[in-house]
Order: sequence, then structure tokens, then C-alpha cells
Amino acid sequence: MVVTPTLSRSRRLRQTPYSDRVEACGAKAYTVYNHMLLATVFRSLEEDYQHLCENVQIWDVSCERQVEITGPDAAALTQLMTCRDLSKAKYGQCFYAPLVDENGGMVNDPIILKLAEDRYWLSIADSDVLLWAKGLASGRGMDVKVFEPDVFPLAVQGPMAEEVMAKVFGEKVRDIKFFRFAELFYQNHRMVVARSGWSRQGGFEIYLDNSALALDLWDRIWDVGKDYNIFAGCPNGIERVEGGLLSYGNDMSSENTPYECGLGKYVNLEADIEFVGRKALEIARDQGLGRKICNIRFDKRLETSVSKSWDVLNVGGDHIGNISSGCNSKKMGGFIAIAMLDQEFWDEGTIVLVQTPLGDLTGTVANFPFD
Ligand code: THG
Repeated sequence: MVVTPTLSRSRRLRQTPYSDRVEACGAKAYTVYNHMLLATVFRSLEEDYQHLCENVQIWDVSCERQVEITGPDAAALTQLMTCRDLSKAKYGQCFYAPLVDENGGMVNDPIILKLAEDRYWLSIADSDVLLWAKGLASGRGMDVKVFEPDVFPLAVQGPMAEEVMAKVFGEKVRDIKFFRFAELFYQNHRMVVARSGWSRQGGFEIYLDNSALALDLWDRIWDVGKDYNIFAGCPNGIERVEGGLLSYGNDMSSENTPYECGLGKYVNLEADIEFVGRKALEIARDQGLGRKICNIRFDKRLETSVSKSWDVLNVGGDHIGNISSGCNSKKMGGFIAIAMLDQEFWDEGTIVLVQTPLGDLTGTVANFPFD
């Protein structure tokens, strides 16, 4: 029998203030994200998916670390890091924003929250943005403080999320619009609550900044949620591929421009803003795209998963791209995947050959996202 090795735990692999509850709920597997534990499965990927689409789940997403930028140059540094125009940003708004390097390559794809004129949070994906931000600030002699505050996001996701949140935080949560946040009180403690989250099922994220309240908050949501069949969950590998949510480090890296990732609408070259990589992105825009994110579907289930990228070939056998993520989808009637493909192969319906761990299989190119 093959034994799957487990992860060795140490201080470098950070736990979260909710870890006791996550374990008590039976997390079956973890990944490491921003040097921190992130559960990936509770009951099974399929059962977690079904439950998320019909009920409400509580997710420990503490690994969505905040890089806080405060001080007189906070707005300038935050803008310097992203190609998305933040010049009209207001308190209470969240911005999905590509961070790019000097080559126009993706550094991260955080949600940026504007907390005050001189205070921002970058709610980051899995790469060391803190060091990049500190390096830029230091190199340019900017007047800012850059640090990782002890903020532990807790997501409440699913169609019944609003009902649960209204009982925990009051009716005011219903007024929070998509990608906006409000500061609401829980036990006399003010916390940022946003309508966002890494699923297409709707929901909220609570940016808890007091770890002493973590288990209390979890238990309160759990108690209220019992009426709505709440269970623990986590970003779900099926739901996010169906929904076209990209994963930094899986589907994109510093090798890719935001254009290649389908994030061109967040590249505001027309705006009069200064950011790292601007020249490179102007060149990329003028040259046009050579490859981009697409979907590929197979007409049957595949009993395997994408842990290494799969090569994609054309019918003539030439290498034309790579599959970076995939899952079995009942809704789509087979295995579906996210792929970076060369230009001639973008058209929906193009037949490609994929080198999977189960052998070479024929797939069909589909638009990204699927719907
Ligand atoms: N929530 C928070 N922090 C995060 C994530 C999150 N940090 C890591 C990771 N997820 C960042 N990546 C994404 C990717 C997609 C979205 C959010 C974070 C997302 N996109 C919507 C879309 O693509 O339609 C909305 C974009 C928009 O309208 O601006 O939700 O989940 N706190």
C-alpha cells in the first residue's frame, strides 16, 4: 500500500487562530499558502462543492495575508505596485488588482482595500508581496510603513451566507455591496466585513484583527449557521475552475502578463498613473497576445488531478500550451481544465491532444470562463 506522506509541522508552517476548529471539523488535507496552512478538503471535493452551492460554509482563509501600507506615501506606493488605476479609489472599496514587476509579469493578484487616505491593505495570493513592497519603498525612499498585521480573514460563503451574517453582525451587512466593505461591531470590537470571497456562490469575508476573538467568532457563526446547515469548507477546486477564478502560482506566475491571464480590463494604461512595469505592459499591449488563459474540456471524468502541469499538443504533435488546473465537473459533464494556449488554438471547439497521467487524451478548447 502506498502511504501518502504528511506535512511536517513547525513554526515556519504557520497555524491560524481557527486551526483547532478546522481540525475538529475533520479537514482531510491542507496546502501551504503564504507559509500558512489552508485546508483543501473536508468531506470530499464533490461533497464540499455540493454543500457550498446549496447552503453556507465557514472558511478559515487566514492565509490570505494582509500587507498593510500606511503613511504619507501609502497611496503612491500602492499605485506603484499595480497597473489598475486606484486614483479614484474611496474608503470602503475593494479592488481586484494585478501586481506586476518591471517586466510586466504578475507578482500577485490581491484584493486591495482602501482603509483611509493613507492606509491600504493588500489581501494577497501566495507570493511574498511584503518583501517586494518593502524593497520598492526602501529603494525609492518612500515615507511609508509596510508590514504584515495580525489579520485573519474568515469567509462565510454560499447562498445562505447573508442570513447567517445578518444574525451575527446585524441587518447592516445586507447593505454591503459586492466588493465593498463596512466596519461593523462584534462584541464591541470593530472589524472590516466585505462582500467578497473566492467562490461564485456569494458571501462575505471578515478581516478579524484580534486572534483572541477567533474561536468565539467561529463558534458564534457556527451556532447561528446550524439553522442553515452550516459546515466547514475551503476554497473548492471544482467550484473555482467552473467559475473561472485564477490561482496565482498554479494558473499564472511572473512569466505571464495580466493580458495573458485575461486580466486586461485591470490594466489602465490610459490613466495618468505611475506603476512598475508600465513600459513593459505598453509594449505587450502593442505587440498583441501570443498566448492566453483558455479552458479545455474532456467529455468524461478523469480519475486523476493536476499536480504538475500537463502538456498540450496540436493534432500535429507540436507543443501549444499547458494545463495548470483541472477537476471533474458534474455540471460540465466531464473533466474541465484551465490552460495557457498559443494563439492559433484559442477558438472554441479546437481539438487538442493532452498528455495526462492517464495517457494522451483528446480535449476541446472552450472559452474562459465557461459561462
Ligand atoms: N479574498 C481575499 N483575499 C484574497 C482572495 C480572496 N487573496 C488571495 C486571492 N483570493 C486573490 N485572488 C482573487 C482572485 C479573484 C477574486 C478575488 C481574489 C475575485 N474576482 C472577481 C471576478 O473575477 O469576477 C471580482 C473582480 C472584480 O469585480 O473586481 O473575486 O478571495 N480577501
